[in-house]
Amino acid sequence: MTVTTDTNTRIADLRAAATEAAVTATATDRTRAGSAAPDLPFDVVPLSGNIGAELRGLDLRTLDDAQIAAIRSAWLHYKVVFFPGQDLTPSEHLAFARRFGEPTEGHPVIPGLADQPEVFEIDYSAARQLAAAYGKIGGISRGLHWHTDVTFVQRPPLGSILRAVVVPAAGGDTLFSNQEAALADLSPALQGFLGTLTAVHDGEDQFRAILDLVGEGHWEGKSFTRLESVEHPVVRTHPETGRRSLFVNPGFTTRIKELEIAESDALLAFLYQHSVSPEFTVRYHWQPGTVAFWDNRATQHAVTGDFGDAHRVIQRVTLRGDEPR
Ligand SMILES: O=C(O)CCC(=O)C(=O)O
Ligand SMILES: [Fe+2]
Repeated sequence: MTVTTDTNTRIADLRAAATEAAVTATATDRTRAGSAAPDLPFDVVPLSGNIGAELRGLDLRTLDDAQIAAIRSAWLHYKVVFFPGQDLTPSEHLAFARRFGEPTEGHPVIPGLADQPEVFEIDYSAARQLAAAYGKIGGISRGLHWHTDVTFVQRPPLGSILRAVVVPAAGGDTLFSNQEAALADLSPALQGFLGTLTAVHDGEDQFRAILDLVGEGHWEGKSFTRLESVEHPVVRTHPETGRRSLFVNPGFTTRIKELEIAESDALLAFLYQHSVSPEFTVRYHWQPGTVAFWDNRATQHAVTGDFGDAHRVIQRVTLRGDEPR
């Protein structure tokens, strides 16, 4: 077939139009994911289009204030950042966490390490034995359990800093989902409606058995023997960035206050599925020592339950947050 000059011109026009469309699409995607990526003084390797980046070449024990500020801006942008190649002790882990805020008790119900109570450990094998003996415990059974940390209290943590301690030979990845992108992807009409709603969050189902076992829980310096349910807006506004995100999770949200039960169940089922659609997520494969820091105000996460009875241990520090608004 001979290609005429006319056809060549049309092909060139189509190419130009396609390039323009691609540029526009990139700009739109970037708006959806948040602001433009910040310029940072270390290696940043984004891990998906909407959430997550590795920050490479840092030693978390020896950071100056400028590096901390840069990490904070990367963290706000990417929502979860990973620091491979670290080898922190629990007290170094805690010291790193203190550069970003005030550590909370390790967990409201599950006691922290004996000599480092702000550090909460999950040894998945030990947790399975506990669960077998005493009943359900948050996040340790097989399968994906998407959640945002500790939303069953009035002021959930602003972020969590996790250290991978023992990593299975294969599997045990963790998934994170961007709840700003999930909200922005909904129709303006549904976003508007969600903005008028309040959700009830409750930790009873996951933590009643362990609370009975330990006798009392502690949060913000107060002791309690039962977990009262709390209310949070279904859409929250980030106190540092001003951006809005979806704030319900299947771990702890039990119902939407303004709706009939059947309506609430149907809407929550839709939101739980939508909020963790693959396009909003990143899946991270751990190496021993890697540290992750996620923004608990704009994400959900879940551990893949694919590692059978292989040994897997993480330690976590959470930072005090404010009341979602
Ligand atoms: O084990 C993990 O990867 C994450 C566990 C978890 O949900 C958490 O530490 O908040
Ligand atoms: Fe968690």
